Amino acid sequence: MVAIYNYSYIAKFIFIGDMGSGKSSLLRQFTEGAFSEKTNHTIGVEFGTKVVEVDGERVKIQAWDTAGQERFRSVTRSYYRGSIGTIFVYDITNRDSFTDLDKWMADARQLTPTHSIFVLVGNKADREQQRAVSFEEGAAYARENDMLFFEASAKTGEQVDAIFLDLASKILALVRSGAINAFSPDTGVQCTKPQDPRASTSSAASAVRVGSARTGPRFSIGGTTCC
Ligand SMILES: Nc1nc2c(ncn2[C@@H]2O[C@H](COP(=O)(O)OP(=O)(O)O)[C@@H](O)[C@H]2O)c(=O)[nH]1
Ligand SMILES: [Mg+2]
Repeated sequence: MVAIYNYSYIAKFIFIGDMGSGKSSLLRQFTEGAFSEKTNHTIGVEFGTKVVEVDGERVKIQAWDTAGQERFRSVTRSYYRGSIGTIFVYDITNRDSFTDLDKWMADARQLTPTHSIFVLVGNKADREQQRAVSFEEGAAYARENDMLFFEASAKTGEQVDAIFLDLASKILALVRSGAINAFSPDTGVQCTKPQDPRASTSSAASAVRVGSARTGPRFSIGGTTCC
């Protein structure tokens, strides 16, 4: 029996960052289009899914939210390991959440797959009056660490979809170029279409709109192209 999917790829993302920075809210805004001033500190790990269309393909995004664990930075290895996209969140009104990025970065560099794409999100952009971290500081941090960068607001929805769509687009381009093998179980991105045994490399890594994605050796794993 052949499974029928209404999407071509499944991509796994993980959210990390200090408690209160808005990870759960960003995920909720993305998956449900809703926001709540009062959120619960959930124990364990939650995840949300949504199918998006990007560059002519339907991609099911599975985003893991490290609820309740950020106080201890004890996100389990398996969540890092299986993620093709790592979304670091800080709160632009909370300087400590920005300073703590270095600690999250140390964990992520050690535990994520070599090809995982890092994204930096300065959340709560609607609270301009309370801003404690400038846009330029966030952008510089992202540049230094080869990350995509967004300032966003889970409250107004500003730039929330863009985070996921740009990440998905970047991943798709890497899969199409053969840099990531979407048939390998541990890359964090899975192709749901049957594998073409004749597929070799490169079907043009088009439409990489996003800027400072990480390059170099981290993308060097080879693989069969999908679809
Ligand atoms: N003004 C504003 N508040 C936000 C935003 N995102 C989250 N919050 C609030 O910040 C608090 C912590 O959010 P939450 O999503 O639980 O953070 P998490 O611990 O990182 O998952 C909650 O009171 C949210 O309502 C945002 O973009 N703007
Ligand atoms: Mg949370």
